[in-house]
Amino acid sequence: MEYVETMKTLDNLYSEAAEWLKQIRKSGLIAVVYHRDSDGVCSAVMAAKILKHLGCGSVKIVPCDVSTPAVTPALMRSLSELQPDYLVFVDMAVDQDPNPLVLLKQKYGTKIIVIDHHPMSMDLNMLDIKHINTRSADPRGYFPAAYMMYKIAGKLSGELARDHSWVALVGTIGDHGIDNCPDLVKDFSSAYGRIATTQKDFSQTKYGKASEYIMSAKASDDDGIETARIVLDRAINADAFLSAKTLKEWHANMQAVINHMVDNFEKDAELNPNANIAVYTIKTDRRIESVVASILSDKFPRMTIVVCRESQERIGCSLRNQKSADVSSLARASIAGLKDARGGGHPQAAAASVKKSDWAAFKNALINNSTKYPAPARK
Ligand SMILES: [Mn+2]
Repeated sequence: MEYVETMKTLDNLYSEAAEWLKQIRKSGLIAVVYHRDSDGVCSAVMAAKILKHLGCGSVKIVPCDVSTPAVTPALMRSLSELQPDYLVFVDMAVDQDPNPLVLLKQKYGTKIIVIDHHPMSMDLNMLDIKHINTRSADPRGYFPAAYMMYKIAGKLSGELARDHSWVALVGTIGDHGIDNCPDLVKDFSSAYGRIATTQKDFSQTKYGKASEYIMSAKASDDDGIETARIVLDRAINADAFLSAKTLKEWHANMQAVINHMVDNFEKDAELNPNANIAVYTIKTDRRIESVVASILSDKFPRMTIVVCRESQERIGCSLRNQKSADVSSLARASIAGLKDARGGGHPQAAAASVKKSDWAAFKNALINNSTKYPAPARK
């Protein structure tokens, strides 16, 4: 039998998402759930702008759980309380466990759309959940969710997309995706001036700083991410966002802690030169492992960087490798056999969480596995 592949283009996907959102009943209750990072926050703000443009009045925005961007029992409880007519997931790989979504659909008749760019576990369209993931059109492409929201906005109104292109830009910088999104850069530049073109240069601008503000808000307080999201939603531009007092203070305090951790890396990290992996345990109550890992990875792009932090009974790790290893596969392989362990993400940036009692086993697995998963070929 001949196998005919019918692949959608990215543009089709964005149109489909826009069409789905247009079908929303204006009086319906809509819940938007977002990933707790800069890309997730910016995607949620873009979603709110789009829904407002479409005339939807009741929109409730909810961050994902502190521990993981999956639909956990706690998140399920708050969604069950809300009983939304529509559910919009942005920047969350909820296809890893679709069961809670199916339950919500059955119990409350909730209509669900998932807008995401993480590697796919399954196609939710089979379950009558609208699944918009750039990987289904371009498996190796890397397009942050905030960029996807910008493209979707563009399908509804060019003006809507351009006006909020700076928000999409902040999220895209946060996910290190600028170099794959020249159309966003072009549109942004025509609206706000040509200030940079590359990821590297943009990360040094006030838009890169805005992304840092979001991450330091997340790390400073469990409700910090919502504070950042609300301020961003109300801000008319990046300067307005950066002038928020609480966010400014969080950022300054966090910067001092982060610099300290980065400075002590070479002294305190466990370096395994044969395996090309460094395991760095930081002691702080701030959730800064991902930020520290990203900074170190910019300094050592060919090394696998694992930054770990203890909180309560668990150890959380951020893994990075920009050039030579697939840390998402590494994380997934290294939790094999461990109970109540989580791991996954992107090839260049992933996360894992294990029980404290499994830490030694997990660390050994990381080191043993560290050369087994070369980086996927990139376009
Ligand atoms: Mn993302």
